[in-house]
Amino acid sequence: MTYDERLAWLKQRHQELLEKENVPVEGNGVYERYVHPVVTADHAPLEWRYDLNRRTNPYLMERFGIHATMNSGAIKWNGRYVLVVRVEGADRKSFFAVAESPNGVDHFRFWPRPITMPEWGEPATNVYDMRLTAHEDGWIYGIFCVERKDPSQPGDLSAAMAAAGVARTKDLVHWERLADIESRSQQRNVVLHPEFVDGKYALYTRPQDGFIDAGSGGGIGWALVDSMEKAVITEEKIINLRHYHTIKEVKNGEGPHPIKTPQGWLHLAHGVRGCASGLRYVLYLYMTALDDPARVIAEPAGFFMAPEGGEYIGDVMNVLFSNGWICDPDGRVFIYYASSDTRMHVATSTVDRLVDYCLHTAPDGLRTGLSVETLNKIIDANQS
Ligand code: M1P
Repeated sequence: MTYDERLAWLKQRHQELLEKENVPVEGNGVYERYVHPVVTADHAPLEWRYDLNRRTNPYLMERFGIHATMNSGAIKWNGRYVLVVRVEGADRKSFFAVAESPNGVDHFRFWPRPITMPEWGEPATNVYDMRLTAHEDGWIYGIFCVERKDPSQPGDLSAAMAAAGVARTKDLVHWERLADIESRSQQRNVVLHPEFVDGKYALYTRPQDGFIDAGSGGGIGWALVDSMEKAVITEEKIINLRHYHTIKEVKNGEGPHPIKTPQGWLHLAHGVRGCASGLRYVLYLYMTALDDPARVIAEPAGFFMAPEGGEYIGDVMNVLFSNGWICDPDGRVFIYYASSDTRMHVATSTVDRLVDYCLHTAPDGLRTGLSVETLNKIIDANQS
């Protein structure tokens, strides 16, 4: 192909991808998946990936490889469905970039530039998995994982430290970086609750022993802090525990901030177990009390969503991860999830259906005999 032919081909292919319409797939009644992913590496603007000057790039080669678009924060913004996408380059570094859609299920387009996130303290090696919270204090906060090399293990090139970075914005373009959250342990999957609780900011946390290992961390934690400008976690209680032989035996983590419903706070989280093929990440739901977001009132057994079909395959196999959902005023819920650390998808449901699922699906009895008892109750009712 000549330069001009190749440029026309690249532009046409990109345009076709951005304009591709998505179609829901009828499923188990709790939610609908969609035929196509909503944001992939190929959605990245050509201006990011190519030097489009025929003099300096006569072969029209890619100059900046985009490898994955995953774990995205989500917010409804000026009537648009907006994702703050974790974009990962071929160099393994992640950064944040905003993509928006008019309808939440297709036509996602990146804004012209990625977010320039100011540094705080020792510059980060990597940042990822932003949770967005439009807090009642008037700011939109982004809390994300900040990864730095562990200086105490200079000989181990994979030894890293995870902390929760904090930034706030009013327009999703200009971000004010605040101090990393101070905590006794490493932290990932920290999420800001949208309302004050007892006059304080409330955080869902995930204390962990090491960079990967949640170890004695116990599960999803809860902490109240006086300020987000310099958040210091002094006390942390575990509100959603891990259990032996469940989908969250190895670790779990809060997804996006919970949705307020008349029946309680609706939470989306991920659970991780180990198996012969490595770690398996699935999504699950639980609910907490309206008057106490730290008190669990319902948790259906097992996973809400697990990888299916092509979702199993990617950079890190067998992973579904979500840190963003949008609830429309009419009760429609858009669940944005990544598969295998590679691409973004959407599933849709409604608050009513998700709450019904939480309140009318039996909890995990934690042993096989009780699972059979639950099943027999359903069969008995169907036979009577
Ligand atoms: O590779 C799967 C996921 O691994 C980590 O999840 P967790 O915080 O629960 O340990 C994160 O790095 C996440 O980004 C990634 O998708």
